[in-house]
Amino acid sequence: MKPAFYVTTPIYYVNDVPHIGHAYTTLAADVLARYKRLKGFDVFFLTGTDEHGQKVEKAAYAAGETPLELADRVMKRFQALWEKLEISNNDFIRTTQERHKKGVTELFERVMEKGDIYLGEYEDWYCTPCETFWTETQLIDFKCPDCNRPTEKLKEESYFFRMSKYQEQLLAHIEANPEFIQPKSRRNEIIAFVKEGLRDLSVSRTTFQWGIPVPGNDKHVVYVWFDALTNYITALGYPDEAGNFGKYWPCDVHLIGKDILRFHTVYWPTFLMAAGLPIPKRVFAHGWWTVEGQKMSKSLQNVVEPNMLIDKYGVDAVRYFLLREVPFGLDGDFSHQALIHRINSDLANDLGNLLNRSTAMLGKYFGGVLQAPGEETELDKNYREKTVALLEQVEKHIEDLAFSRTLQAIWEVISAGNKYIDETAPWTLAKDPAQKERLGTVMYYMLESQRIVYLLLSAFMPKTAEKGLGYLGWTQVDDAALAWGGLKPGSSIAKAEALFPRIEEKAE
Ligand code: ME8
Repeated sequence: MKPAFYVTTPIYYVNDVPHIGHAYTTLAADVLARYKRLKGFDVFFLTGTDEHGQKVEKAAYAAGETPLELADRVMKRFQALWEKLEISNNDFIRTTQERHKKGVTELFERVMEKGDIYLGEYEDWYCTPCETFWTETQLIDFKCPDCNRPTEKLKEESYFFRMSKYQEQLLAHIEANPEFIQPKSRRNEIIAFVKEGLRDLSVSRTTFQWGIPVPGNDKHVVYVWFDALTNYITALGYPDEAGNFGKYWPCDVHLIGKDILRFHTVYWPTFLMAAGLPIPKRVFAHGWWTVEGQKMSKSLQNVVEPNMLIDKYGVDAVRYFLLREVPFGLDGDFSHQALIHRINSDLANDLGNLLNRSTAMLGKYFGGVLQAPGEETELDKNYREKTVALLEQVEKHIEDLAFSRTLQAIWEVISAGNKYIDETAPWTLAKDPAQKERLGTVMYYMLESQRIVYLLLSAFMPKTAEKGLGYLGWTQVDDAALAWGGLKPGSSIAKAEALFPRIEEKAE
């Protein structure tokens, strides 16, 4: 039986259209999912859309639509983008689906039956765009501390979740499980927050309609975060333990942006504790993308639209750039210039050139037929060992979600390949008939190393990997294929076209 692995992205709000920030998280989850599948895991990769709440309701009425019409329209844009970005999600959850509503109702009821949800009254400062209540001391000049927009004082009857009851249990859990919240700096932030004391949390609203009714009192709808977070289990069929829920829960990793860390590491685990359910193993909050030094926003009209990027540069260049440019966990800045630079130097020069050069040489010297490797020299041995060592490095870096470091490690082997060609100088060997076997050995090492490189790249750049492996005549993509020595002498290898044409910077 294959071991199970469950990875999620946030479910994105349908009152906004997808941009590179959304693409970033989804892409990271995709790379992880693809890598784990390559390594023999039974992966469940979930993404979806968050369709309830006041923001969606307002946006819909402003656009002259019903909330569901708006959701139907915008969720399709997310789905179309994920297809275009080669995202390999196993499911797509919408919070307006019956399966979700049923699960949220069930969870709410269970926590209520336990006595951890009670009816009370709320009076506090409310930020409508963030759908968050704040105490007066948390406000900055009476503005929302998260988004700096004005707040209003609201009083409403509300159901409360006894979050305060779980403060010590949560703290103990965070302290006993260092990998639960990552990166470390974020973990410290949350520990400090929890230590300040948890208040009971308002988990229902009466000020708008667009949501899941509170069981037994449909004057109230369930608070968006209680509704949204529960997607991670309703998509697995919760409360039915028999199927996917029993198989994949608790989640291996929730990938999120740093903006929604508190919801995932304070609210969500305490809801689960109250319901007597296991806590996700890990929550990783990545950093924030800005664009040419500025915050992305509709009003600045600088939102980077992934569809446009893909049309212009190709899907794999975009996938590569986003994960290579910035260490996962740190903030990053997007610029076309940086993207073009990566395409030209890493993809066209290093990666593409190596395949192009080596397959062309095999064509020229051996009519494209792979030779059996002869005696291994020190140079060959170093190159082989470097390639084989890459497998462990990649395993470790991916485990740490260090995507940029993973790619860096892969590129060190690609550079080693280009250096190996320079040092072995096949064009010189080719002039001496006595060196024919040596030349065949060099060709074998060059191409075999690249076969392993392309297999590893299949998680990051699926189309490019397929092409690269296609030239090498290789089709098997699994853990066993990663062992050195896969290419069979006597097999035919085609001359590779340029995988990534260079882009003229001036034209941009
Ligand atoms: O928060 N840089 O949805 P959302 C990096 N529905 N990542 C970014 C980004 C940026 N500039 N902008 C957005 C919600 N993201 C809730 C989530 S989950 C149960 C409910 C990414 O549409 C990042 O992953 O506002 C962030 O956490 C998410 O989009 C927020 O998406």
